[in-house]
Amino acid sequence: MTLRGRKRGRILAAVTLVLAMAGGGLAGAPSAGAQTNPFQRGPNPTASSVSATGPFAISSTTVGSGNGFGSATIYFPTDTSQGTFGGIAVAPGFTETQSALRWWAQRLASHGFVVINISTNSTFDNPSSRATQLQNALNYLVNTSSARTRVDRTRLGVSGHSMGGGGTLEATRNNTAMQAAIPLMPWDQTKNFSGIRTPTMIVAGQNDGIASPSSHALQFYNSIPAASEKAYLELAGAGHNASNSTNPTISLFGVSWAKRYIDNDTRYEQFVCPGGGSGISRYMQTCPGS
Ligand code: 9J3
Repeated sequence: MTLRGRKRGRILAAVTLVLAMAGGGLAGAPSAGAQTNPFQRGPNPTASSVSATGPFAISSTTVGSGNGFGSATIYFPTDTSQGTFGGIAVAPGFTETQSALRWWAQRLASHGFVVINISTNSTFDNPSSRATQLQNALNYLVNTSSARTRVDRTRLGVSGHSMGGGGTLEATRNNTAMQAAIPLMPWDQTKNFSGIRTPTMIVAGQNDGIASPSSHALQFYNSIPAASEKAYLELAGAGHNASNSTNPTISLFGVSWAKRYIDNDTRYEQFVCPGGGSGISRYMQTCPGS
């Protein structure tokens, strides 16, 4: 069984504390906390660094159809010196293809994830089908793809736009081992996601007339148990397709969420807790102390 980032974080913190206490009596022991998290990748982040292309050079490889999803492109850090990276599957919305979220898949990879960005079998597939295809893509990524040795199969997440965001929510509900979910302007006729046990950041557009926050994102957010950890990021003045071109705010919050929960990297907590800021019409979260 896979522990969620939060639980695993507590265990790691406890182990680290014991090591720090043991090390405290040793002359010349490394400073406590120097190597606290085996999943940490990359230099210390700043708000501007996480809002932009990350520190990892990336490469890509394409995947044909017939693997349980449409065609795909896998983006991965070229660095093999630091061990494996967390994996993320990304899906587009109704009538869209992998081009819609290419920037987002590349952005995540540049911060240290192996990302499979899919087109769906049909551009008309419903959110449930997109959920199945996202899970199939993760399975393909870790079991079959040429990038499989670069991925840690125990640390996986999902993201997607619109019906791909609905698919993100459904895939997360269906697989409680998922470490993080980031639905972007999610659209789904299912409104109750009380079965989600994964930290989930829902991104919404204040002026989205296709997946309006009141009929979609807010209902999804409210249905997810607080104990799962969740956040609601509403972009001021944004429409349905705000996620489909380079967006520094989605980068800052979304990358931070992935790093915090897929990599257990608490250096990123400062960017999502307490959250909010310029260009954000509403932000809600379940941060410690909130
Ligand atoms: O994936 C999306 O953009 C969902 C939008 C939509 O209009 O669905 C209606 C069938």
